[in-house]
Amino acid sequence: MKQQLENIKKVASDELKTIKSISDLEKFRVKYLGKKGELTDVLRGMGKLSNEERPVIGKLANEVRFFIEESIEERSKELAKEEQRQRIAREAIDITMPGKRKSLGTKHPLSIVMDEIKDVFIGMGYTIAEGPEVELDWYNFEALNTPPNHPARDVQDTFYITDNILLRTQTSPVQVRVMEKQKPPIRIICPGRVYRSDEVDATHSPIFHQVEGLVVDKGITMGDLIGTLKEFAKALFGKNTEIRLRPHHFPFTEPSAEVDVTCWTCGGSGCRVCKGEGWIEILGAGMVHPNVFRMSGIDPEVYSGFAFGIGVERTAMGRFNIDDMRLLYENDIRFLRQFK
Ligand code: 2NM
Repeated sequence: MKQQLENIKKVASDELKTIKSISDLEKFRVKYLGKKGELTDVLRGMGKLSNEERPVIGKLANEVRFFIEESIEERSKELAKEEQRQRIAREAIDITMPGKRKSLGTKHPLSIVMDEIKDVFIGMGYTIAEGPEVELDWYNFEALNTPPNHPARDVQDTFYITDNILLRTQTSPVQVRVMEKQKPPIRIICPGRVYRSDEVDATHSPIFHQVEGLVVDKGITMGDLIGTLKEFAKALFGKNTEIRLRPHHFPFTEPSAEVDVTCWTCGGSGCRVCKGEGWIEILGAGMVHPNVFRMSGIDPEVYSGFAFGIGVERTAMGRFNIDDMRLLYENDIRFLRQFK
């Protein structure tokens, strides 16, 4: 029996060296010290021993048990340490490694131009007004001096939701809404999306963008309009830019004009971009019609004002030399990435 115990101690000691995990260590413990364990087996046979032998073997058995328990404890600490060492190695961060680069998008060319236009007018003390894209016929047409069957409705044909609810064809209904609510002085721009039932081609889209401006106060003249547009053109297209007004007709302004700027490519001498004209049309403008004032509750005998409308697509196409409007809506990343 003594031999048996010493053998257990030797085998256990050798086996322990091969154990590589906490769970194997637990199996090892059960194998030797568990209820059906090898050591327990030997102890169970102690009843058959003589009175002289029993204390000697008992003492030895306890020593073996103590030895195994100690060894398990020790190995457990070693394994825990090893596990921690491996975890630290695994989780180590190489602070010299380059970071993951986030790929940055670019601003859409329409947004670039829209923001530039806004900046110029905010700099002149204008505030931004916004309103619904789904409008009443009243705000989009009638209050802008364009009654039913007016010929101007043909060139601004739009999408009707019902007989008198439609998608706005310009942002001027926002200005009518402001005039109804706010006493002059008024100095606003209305940027936004507008709709017309136009066929898609290189220069037309049924959805496009405008920035319209409106100034109403006592004593506002055509001179104020021209000075304002001149400053705007210089800010957006460069300080040598000049403007030119050509007489035109809009139902909501009188007098009205189409406004050209000197070509940003040739400076006025004539080139491919301006088709030899030296001038490029970028906006429409005029003095607000007295009927428009009256319908929004502003007395045209006391107040006067000017308004203008800038086409954002057209301006962006000019600025960035884009020859097809459809490119602005296709969202091809190779196209969009060129504008920074
Ligand atoms: C344009 C051209 C000329 C315009 C007029 C008004 C309002 F509401 F005051 F009557 N807002 N915008 C206007 C005038 C718009 O766009 C080419």
